[in-house]
Amino acid sequence: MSDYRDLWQSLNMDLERHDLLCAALPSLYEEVYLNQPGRPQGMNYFNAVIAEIHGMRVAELAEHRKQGGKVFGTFCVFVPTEIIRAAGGVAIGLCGGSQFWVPDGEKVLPRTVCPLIKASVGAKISRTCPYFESSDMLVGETTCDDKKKAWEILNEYIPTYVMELPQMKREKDRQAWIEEVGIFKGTVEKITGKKIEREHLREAIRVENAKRKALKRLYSFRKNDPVPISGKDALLVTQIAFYDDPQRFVERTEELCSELEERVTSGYGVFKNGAPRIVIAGSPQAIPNWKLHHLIETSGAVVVCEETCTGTRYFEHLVQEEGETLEELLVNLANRYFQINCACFTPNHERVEDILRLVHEYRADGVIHYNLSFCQPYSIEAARVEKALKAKGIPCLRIETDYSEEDIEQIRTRIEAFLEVV
Ligand code: BJ8
Repeated sequence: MSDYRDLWQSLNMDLERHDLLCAALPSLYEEVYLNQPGRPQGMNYFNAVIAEIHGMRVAELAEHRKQGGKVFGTFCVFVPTEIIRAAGGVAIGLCGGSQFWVPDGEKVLPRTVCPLIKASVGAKISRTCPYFESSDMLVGETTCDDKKKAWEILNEYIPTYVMELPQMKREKDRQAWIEEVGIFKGTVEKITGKKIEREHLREAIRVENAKRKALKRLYSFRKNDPVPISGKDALLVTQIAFYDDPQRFVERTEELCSELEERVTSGYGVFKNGAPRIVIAGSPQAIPNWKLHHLIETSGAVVVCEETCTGTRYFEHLVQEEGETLEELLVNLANRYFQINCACFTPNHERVEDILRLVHEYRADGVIHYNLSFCQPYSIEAARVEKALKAKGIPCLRIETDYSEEDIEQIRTRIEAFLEVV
């Protein structure tokens, strides 16, 4: 990616440290991804996106900004990206998934904060992520306490707007969320200098819905036995959805889906028939956090679904596209997002129901509850999830881990023991 040095320089990045970060990715990607047998041809596009991870898309963002457009960095699937798009902006998912950034995050945050937050903050303060450096504004949200306080720190480096997300799902909370979405629209209009009209929002909803439909289609093929695509590849596609150009992403994902459809028809699979099928439930897995999937899929099992924000929580439920007025569309938008079942809500029975439903739909043999270290909401909710699964006779393994490699062998041993009982 040496052609992009001028671009990175213009973004005021720390090039020396950035070189170190870039040097580590190709060998990791080769080990985790390129070594998989029988990958679909359609994954070539996604390989190319990774090969250009800090290149092509960053150049597109630079061009967008040159034309006067704005870039908004987001961290949570509750941020209604349609509003950003409707105002001519670009939304980029910024959650950090690399251990590389954790020590920088720990310079300003306690060690006992989840790695996703530490890596995200570390990416910004180390000036080694071109997506952070291409953002005009960050959009945080009041989900878990650690994130709330992290926004205050990030705001010292870059304007960070915070959306207030209610923590319960009563009618008055839904009304408050609708109002919050309206306030966000006003902020985005102010930053972009563009007034959002009904038609803009309607078109943006259509584009984001197309992305959701493509991902839903991709996931539907994972319900087959044998599966035509590995869990790792499916995870990668979802991770890329957070920052790729949406229209191009949909085209390429639909192409991949057509190939998977043919594979299903001919009975071709990437894992042998009857391989143990696992649903992962819990914390999000941001690029390049492939640790758990890799351990599971090199232990003889296959991940068939993720009940995470880099999985079903990202694309389930479409926004109702019909609405006579802009206000009606904004309500449709708010209503769609308010259906996401994050552990930050109380009570949150719906998430447990989602997991049971997904186990059934994806014909899973067991669930691995995945919890990023120090993530209290998911860690506390894990007991409730395990109990509900146990009551239905579904095996569940709880794993709490960070981005480091220290516990890899220990987790592998636990997964292997788990696979003997599923
Ligand atoms: S909707 S899961 S993306 S908040 S892992 S930062 S919860 S301590 S990421 Fe999340 Fe939105 Fe919920 Fe999804 Fe806090 Fe836990 Fe860290 Fe987390």
